[in-house]
Amino acid sequence: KKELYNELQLKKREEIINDGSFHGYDDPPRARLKLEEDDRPKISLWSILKSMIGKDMTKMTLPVSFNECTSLLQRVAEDMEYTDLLDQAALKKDSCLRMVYVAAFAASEYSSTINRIAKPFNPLLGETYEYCRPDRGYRFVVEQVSHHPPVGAALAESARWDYWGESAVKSKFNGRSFDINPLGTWFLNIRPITGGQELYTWKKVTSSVVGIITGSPVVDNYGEMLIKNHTTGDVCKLKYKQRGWLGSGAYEVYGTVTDKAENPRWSVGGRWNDKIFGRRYQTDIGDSLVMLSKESDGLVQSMEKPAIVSTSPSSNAPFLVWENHPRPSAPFNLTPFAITLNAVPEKLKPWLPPTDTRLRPDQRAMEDGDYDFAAKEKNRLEEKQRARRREREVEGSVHQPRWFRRAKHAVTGDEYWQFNGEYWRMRENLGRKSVEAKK
Ligand code: CLR
Repeated sequence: KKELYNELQLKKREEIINDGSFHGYDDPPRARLKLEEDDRPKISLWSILKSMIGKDMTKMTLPVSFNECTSLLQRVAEDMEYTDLLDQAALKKDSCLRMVYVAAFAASEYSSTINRIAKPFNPLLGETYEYCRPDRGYRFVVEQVSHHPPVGAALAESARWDYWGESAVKSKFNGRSFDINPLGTWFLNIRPITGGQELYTWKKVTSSVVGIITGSPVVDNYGEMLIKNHTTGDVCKLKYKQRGWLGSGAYEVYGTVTDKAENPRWSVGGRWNDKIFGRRYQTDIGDSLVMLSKESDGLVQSMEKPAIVSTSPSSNAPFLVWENHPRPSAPFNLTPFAITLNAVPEKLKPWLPPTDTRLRPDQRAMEDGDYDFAAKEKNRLEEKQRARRREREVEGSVHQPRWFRRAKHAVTGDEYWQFNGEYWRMRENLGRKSVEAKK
């Protein structure tokens, strides 16, 4: 497969491998949890939330049965499920077509929210989570850099792309819906096969739990996403339609890729819980930017039921860009990808820093269905965190993130968390020592 990489991509690939990032990831990803089925008590969300109107998630104390066994750091790692779209993007020669795949990637991040009406564990300050896939060639690390407000700083790297940003959300239960507004900018650096690098940015849209009062809560994701290619000037305006009455328009996402001169070049459309298509922009069908203010139905339907389905973007027919992985029933309604996240195979143990989420006893207990112990341990850890906070207040010291520092992006001017480059080398040094000590 070597010929599929150019020099710049190969250099990155070597860096990732030479840092030893894949050490410990010998076993294939886990396929199931210990638990067959979660038997969390079915308590109505409304009965608990009705006394919490106006509150944000960090100020809500919910019974642990409202939790799922993942943490917010791992929810960020779930963005990695469809990174093959970024690999595909990098292989395209037309930058606007690359944007089609980047847009599908941005939308694919929402597919995992289906049926996940549960609160992820709140990471402790300084908690980290790493996730590497030698089979897919990427490494990922995220650190909880702030507790109030909760912020996680993340970086994923691969031969053909780097993806980084912060997961910081503002959440509020307004009495009808529980709304989560992401704050940070996400950055994507692609190394196209044609050479060089290009920088993309976008902000995530609103996630919202609706249907709380009627007792059938669902997650909706809606709003407008503007994806910019800062290097070429291409943009994609992507609209996530808000779920209407009786679920009309649910999951729909559509948009247009325009080049620097503002010429529409590609249409993107589909459903973020199912499939996303691309098609060469056609004036006669009228899926222009004007469509953004009108209904998307025509576009989405014509893309879903095309007369001819193409497998490549060479013709004018719609082509499939992304398809959701199957979702067999699983405890906590986890996706098969999410199931892989919290596994600690023996071989990985010596390589994990003590701050890794996989070592949290409360989350482990939750995953194994021991909810009482999970609640007890969660309280214990959170009390310990409060004590450390008080100590810092007495000392007059502030917590410093270990692997990221605040910086201003030279191109976009946005503030972001810059990786300090130390995590993987430190991991390799300490991991090597503990592997040798075991021998
Ligand atoms: C959506 C995809 C984004 C990252 C992201 C951040 C916060 C997550 C959100 C995702 C999905 C929905 C979410 C939210 C935090 C809380 C909320 C998990 C993953 C749940 C559904 C709220 C549950 C409410 C309780 C009262 C039970 O890229």
